[in-house]
Amino acid sequence: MKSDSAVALDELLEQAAAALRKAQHVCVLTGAGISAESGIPTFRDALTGLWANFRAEDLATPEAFERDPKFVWDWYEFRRELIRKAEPNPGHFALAELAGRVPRFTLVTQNVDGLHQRAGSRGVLEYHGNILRDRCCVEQVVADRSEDSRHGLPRCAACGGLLRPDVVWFGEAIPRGPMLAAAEAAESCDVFLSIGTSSLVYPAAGLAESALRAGATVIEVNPNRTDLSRNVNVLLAGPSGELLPRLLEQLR
Ligand code: BJW
Ligand code: ZN
Repeated sequence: MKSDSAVALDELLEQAAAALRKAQHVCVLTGAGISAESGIPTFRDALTGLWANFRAEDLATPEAFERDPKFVWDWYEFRRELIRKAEPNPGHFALAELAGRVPRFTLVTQNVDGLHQRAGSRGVLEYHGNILRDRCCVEQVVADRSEDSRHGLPRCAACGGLLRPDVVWFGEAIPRGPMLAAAEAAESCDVFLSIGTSSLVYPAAGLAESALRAGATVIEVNPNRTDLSRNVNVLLAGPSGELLPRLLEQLR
């Protein structure tokens, strides 16, 4: 026999599925939690090993990079390695499949790991950039590395300027294209899914609030409660790698 909590979860999954069946436009926002089951640590998890004494808030800033670019680059190279070896998990694949089941689908991710694209999602709006690309600090464009970058800091092949990862640090603006497209989607969708994000970092966290204000059904998938939880219509408490495939199954 199923426990009371298992029955309650089944009912919540059905409520979420019912909203998705009726939806004309589904907008999804993902955060680090969706990649946790691919072995990529989230930001609010304590950093481990060499990075145990630091917080993301101290490393993912222009000030940290200005102070000690080598140190910040070492952190990014370490994470790039982890991400290159990681594989998308059933949560990423479920979202790639969901796109084909609804009339209009927008996927906004705060993640910089590219795992949605590797799972087959198209048109992903990368809100905080992509860790696997380099950007020239001088030209402010995505750039290739110069040949002699093997020693010391990576340099731009075109102008010799210092390179940085093509991500959005605290205090920096969200890239205009993804920011405008995500805002439009959050305001016009009828179902908004917030998956694996602590809903602490703005403006991304404001997207769910816009959707709520516009009258969308907001569904949250997260094993832990967040600041958003008390306002959502359906709270699916559990790991996205398990719950998203179940939700998709329920849509059949
Ligand atoms: C699972 C799970 C499983 C676990 N399944 N779930 C006061 C109020 C409002 C705003 C501000 C403020 N003070 C400062 C600000 C601004 C600041 C901000 O929001 N700060 C807050 C911390 C307060 N925001 C900014 O600075 C942004 N820019 C900006 O505002 O610009 C203004 C501007 C305008 C015009 C010109 C110039 C400037 C930029 C924010 C950039 C964030 N960047 C980072 C780093 C990216 C690069 C990198 O990867 O190194 O983005 S920080 C980090 O946080 C990363 C993430 O995308 C982001 C969000 O984190 P996320 O994804 O939510 O992860 P976690 O770890 O927080 O949560 C994981 C969740 O998963 C948890 O809830 C778990 O329970 C859950 N989970 N396992 C499902 N299996
Ligand atoms: Zn350059």
